[in-house]
Amino acid sequence: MKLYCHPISPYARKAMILARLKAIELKEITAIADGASGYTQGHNPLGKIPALEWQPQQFLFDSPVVCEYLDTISGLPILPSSGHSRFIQLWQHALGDGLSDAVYNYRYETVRPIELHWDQMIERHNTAMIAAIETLDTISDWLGTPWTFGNLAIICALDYMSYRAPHIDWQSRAPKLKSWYDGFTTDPHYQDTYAYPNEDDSKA
Ligand SMILES: N[C@@H](CCC(=O)N[C@@H](CS)C(=O)NCC(=O)O)C(=O)O
Repeated sequence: MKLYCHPISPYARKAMILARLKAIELKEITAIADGASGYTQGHNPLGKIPALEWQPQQFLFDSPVVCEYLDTISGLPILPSSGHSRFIQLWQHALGDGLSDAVYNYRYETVRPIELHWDQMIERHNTAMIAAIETLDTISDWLGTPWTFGNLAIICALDYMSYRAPHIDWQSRAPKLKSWYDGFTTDPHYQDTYAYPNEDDSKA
């Protein structure tokens, strides 16, 4: 299977970690952004990555769908199939992805020429990032180790935030979260997919 991805995309990185965790062989293809069309090779009409070619010329997106698919095809799923714990995992995953969304949107507000910055929108994204970090610090005892379906999205979001929104300095704001996070930095799948900084980082 081919995964259209980019090394610094936190959404793509979730799928890359999960594939390693489940020993699924993926051909990781670094997608190329093409102006208004976004990332075209993934055959996602929205122009976004990741996209997984799961059947010849058929593409799965977006990243939670890709992750859930990968989780089901090899070994025991890490996402519980039902019950309270399933929704806790999905909620954590959504919180991680939402944090990545806030970072991504912040980046796109601030990458424009300064005269085009929309200060209220920048403030909106900063507020979301800080609120997410405070929530994650509060629940850090429940985020678990090693990888879960939920914490996968959170680890990827934190690294992306360190790269794209270092002014938030989440490590100082959230010491409990930081010590939980530190437990992952020696993990081989974490290290194998850690790609910051990256010379090709214009889009993600
Ligand atoms: N909700 C989507 C978000 C994916 C996303 O925004 N990916 C970014 C890269 S980090 C992208 O493809 N951006 C290209 C664009 O929108 O032009 C998912 O979870 O897959």
